[in-house]
Amino acid sequence: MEKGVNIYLVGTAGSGKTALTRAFQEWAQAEGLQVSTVNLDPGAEYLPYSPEVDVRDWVSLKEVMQEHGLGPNGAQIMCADLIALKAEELKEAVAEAPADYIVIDAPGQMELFAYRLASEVVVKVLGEERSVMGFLFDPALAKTPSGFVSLLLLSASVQFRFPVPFINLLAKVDLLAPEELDSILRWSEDYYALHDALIASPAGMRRESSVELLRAFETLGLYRALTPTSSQTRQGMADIYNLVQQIFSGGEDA
Ligand SMILES: Nc1nc2c(ncn2[C@@H]2O[C@H](COP(=O)(O)OP(=O)(O)OP(=O)(O)O)[C@@H](O)[C@H]2O)c(=O)[nH]1
Ligand SMILES: [Mg+2]
Repeated sequence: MEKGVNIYLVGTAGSGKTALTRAFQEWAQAEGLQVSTVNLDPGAEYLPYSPEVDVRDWVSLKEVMQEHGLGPNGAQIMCADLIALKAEELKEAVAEAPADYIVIDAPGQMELFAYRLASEVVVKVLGEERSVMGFLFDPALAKTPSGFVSLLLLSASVQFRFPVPFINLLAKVDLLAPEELDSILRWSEDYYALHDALIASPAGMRRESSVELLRAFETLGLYRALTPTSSQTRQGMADIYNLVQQIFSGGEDA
């Protein structure tokens, strides 16, 4: 059997990665697909799903803090490096739970995952060529024009780090009013609409030159329509599946 596809879920703290890991697994299993899950967060205290592979079996944030007298942030960095050292073992554990799709729940401190070498090692060892990253836009941030641009920049900087295809997801859409959802989706499809919203936002947020930046993003393929999802209502699960299918059936490349 061909090996499965790794779907990494990344995004700012609390953006809904863990909930989406569970929601997608449940949806896909109901569709008859084999899905396993990997928890990559050494500091996770509670998970709403039972991961087939759990990084806490090797590395625990609490233990690293105690043993090395580190605060939570220093300990997270050390954990990331320790996880990289265990990457081969992680790979073996993933291979022992074969599945069509392996959903990988990234740690909450996304700057660690996004900017430190350790995550690159893990992604490489687990197989870059069969990986895709879903970047979650938190609606609490995405619903203002400046917050939306900030998330776009963050998503772009993660995309520069990992040579894998990306999909941009709007999380928790059940929390948005219909007109908020409409605005966000329009901004994600049309940078002129986003530019106009930026200009119209309160004084101090005027960014006349932003249209140049946004155009450059589009040219680079970093600006693309958001896929609305909700782990609560299960909206968008089939869309995530279809996007991943498109990417690996000879569609777009990274
Ligand atoms: N209404 C609603 N709440 C959600 C949804 N997804 C997640 N949440 C809530 O948002 C909060 C954060 O969700 P998590 O899934 O833990 O987010 P995370 O990105 O894994 O968080 P960290 O790992 O701490 O960075 C929790 O209270 C979830 O119940 C959703 O689709 N709808
Ligand atoms: Mg989480």
